[in-house]
Amino acid sequence: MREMVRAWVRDARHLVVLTGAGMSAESGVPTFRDAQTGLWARFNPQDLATEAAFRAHPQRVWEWYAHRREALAGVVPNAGHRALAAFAQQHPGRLTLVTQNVDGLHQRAGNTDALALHGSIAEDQWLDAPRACCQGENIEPGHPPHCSVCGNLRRPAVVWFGENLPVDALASAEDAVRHADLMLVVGTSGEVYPAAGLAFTAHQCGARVVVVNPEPTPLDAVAEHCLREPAAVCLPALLA
Ligand code: BJW
Repeated sequence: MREMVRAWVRDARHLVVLTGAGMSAESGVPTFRDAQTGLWARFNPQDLATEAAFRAHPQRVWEWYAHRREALAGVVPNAGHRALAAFAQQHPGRLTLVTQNVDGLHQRAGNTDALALHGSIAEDQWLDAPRACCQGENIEPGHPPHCSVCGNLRRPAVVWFGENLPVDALASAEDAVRHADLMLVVGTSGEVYPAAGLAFTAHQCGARVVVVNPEPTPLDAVAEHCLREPAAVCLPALLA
């Protein structure tokens, strides 16, 4: 089955790859819906990744992100990230890489034009529209960085539930899947929209969809093949 998908990759005029947290699992980054460890075991990540959670418990949510940023400082792109970057370099214009991941590992591997649908954990932004006073940041123990005049908080520049995705990145991703002949859906549970919907759009527009995931997902319904393998093993073999 892998050989057949390899041939599809070879023959594809335009390939879209959509990645999720499983893409980075072999780099040592926990997937989003994995059991959390230690301090965070009692919180559901889905309950932390909202604006309402941040407004209610800013320090708790800020610390969750600080903890994840620290963990990311010690990880590196894996063989799957590197295979995608090498493919993009060797086949200019044939690959559109769309990622839900905020960890920056695709970009660090060399896919600097990856469409990051859920933002970047490395960056911050103001929670509320900044006023003239929101110039510097006041750092006080026990609080997220904030404006010392009006109290506006800094927050991670990621997309939380109920927030719109970056308009340009989503439009480019939708355009790419409409014109793709092959889409690889790698390491995502397919539970979060609109990202998951891209696989259905690709299928409706005539692209072959291949899922790379050790576990079943709802997106298997539109897949011609499901490769039940880890991304860092499967992608180097498919893209070489
Ligand atoms: C491996 C592996 C290995 C393990 N190799 N694989 C339509 C229908 C229903 C609901 C909605 C809808 N449209 C919108 C919604 C609402 C909502 C949503 O989807 N809710 C569902 C949960 C029900 N969507 C939104 O709110 C989005 N915004 C939006 O739609 O705006 C319009 C709007 C505005 C106002 C009101 C309503 C709508 C925003 C979604 C933002 C998601 N943000 C997060 C957090 C980012 C910041 C952070 O990291 O903290 O993004 S949530 C989280 O889920 C994160 C991820 O990017 C995202 C997807 O998770 P992912 O990547 O799939 O990870 P996992 O853990 O779920 O799965 C890992 C997979 O890897 C598993 O399958 C493993 O088997 C596999 N795996 N090892 C390969 N080695």
